[in-house]
Amino acid sequence: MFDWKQDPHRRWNALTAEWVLVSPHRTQRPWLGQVEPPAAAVQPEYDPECYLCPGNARAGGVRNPDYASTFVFDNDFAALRPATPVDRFDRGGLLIAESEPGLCRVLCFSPRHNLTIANMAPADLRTVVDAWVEQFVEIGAHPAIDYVQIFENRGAMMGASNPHPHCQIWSNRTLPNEILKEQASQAAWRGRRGNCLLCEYADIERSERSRLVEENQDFLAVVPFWAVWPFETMVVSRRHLSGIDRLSDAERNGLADILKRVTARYDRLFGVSFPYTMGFHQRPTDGQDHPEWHLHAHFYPPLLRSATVRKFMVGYEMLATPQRDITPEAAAERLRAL
Ligand code: H2U
Ligand code: ZN
Repeated sequence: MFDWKQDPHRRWNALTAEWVLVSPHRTQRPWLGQVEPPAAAVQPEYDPECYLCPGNARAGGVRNPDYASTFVFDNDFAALRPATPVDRFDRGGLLIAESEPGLCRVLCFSPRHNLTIANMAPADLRTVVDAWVEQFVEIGAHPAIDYVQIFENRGAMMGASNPHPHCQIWSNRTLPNEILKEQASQAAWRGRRGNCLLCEYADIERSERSRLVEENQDFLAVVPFWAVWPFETMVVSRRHLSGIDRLSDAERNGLADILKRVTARYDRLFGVSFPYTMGFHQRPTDGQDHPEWHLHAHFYPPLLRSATVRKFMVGYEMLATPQRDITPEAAAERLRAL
C-alpha cells in the first residue's frame, strides 16, 4: 500500500498551478555539503554604522530623521523609477522587451536596530501593519502602478544587506510572475466554482489541522500542502478580503499577532534569529475589484535541518521540478511542538 508519509509523490500547488516533488524517505541521507557560518552575534540597539538607524547618513548622503516609530523612504538604489517613459521592443515575437515604470521604498519597522518582528510589542507591530496599509493605498492609487509588492528579506542568508528590521516595497506597472500565476488560478477557480480558492483551502486546513501552525480569530498559518521550502508557511486571512486595506481594526491586530507568533516559532526552531523572505500577495491595484483575490502572506525560509544547513534550489529543481524531503505535515508538527 502507498504510504504518503514515506513514499515519493508529487503534490499540486493550486495557487500557482505547479507541481512539487515530495521524497520523505530521503530525510535519512547524510550531509557533507556546505555549512553556513553561524548567524552574527546579538545586535546592538543602535549601530552608528547602520544606514537605517535614526539620525544616520544613508549611502546617498541623505540623513535619516530621528524617527521614533516606523520610517519610510524612497530606495536610494531603486530597481524601478516612476518617470520611466513607456516603450516596447519586439523582434519577430522572440525578442520582446518593455520599459517598466515603478517605485521602490524601504520601510523600517522601528528605530531599534535589533528589534525583529518576533520580539516586537504587539502595539508596535500594529503600527507596522498600519504603515503597510498606508503604503499599499498610497502607492496603489498611482495610475501607473498596478501591483504593490511588500516583502521582507530577513537575515544575511536571504541576502538582506542590513540586520536592522525593515521591509521593502517594490511597485510597478505590470503584474509580476508569481502574481500572474496566482491571479490565473484564483480567477479560474472563481469562474468554475463560484467560490474563493483560498477560502475553500483554509476551510480544509482548519478541519484537517495536520498542517496548521498557528491560528487566531482573524488568520491562520499553515505549512501549505504544496510547500516547497522545508519550513515554508502561508498566513491566510479567515475572512475573504482582497487586500490589507480591507482589514478591520481588529483584523489589523490579528495580523500583527499571527506574524509575531509565526516568527517566534521560527526563532525557536533552531535557536537563531530565523532567516526568511516574507511577503504579501493581494489584489493588483489596477482599479478593478478583483473579488477572486484572497489576502495572504508567504514565508520562505531557506533553512533545512539546522541553523547552518540550508536547502539549495539546484540541480533537478532548477532544471525540472522543485523537490522537498520532509513532508509539510512533519514540518508543521515540528513548528507546532515548539
Ligand atoms: P535588503 O532588504 O535586501 O536588506 O535591502 C535594503 C535596501 O535598502 C536595498 O534595496 C536600500 C538598498 O537599495 N538602501 C538604500 O535605499 N539606501 C542606503 O543607504 C543603503 C541601502
Ligand atoms: Zn540600524
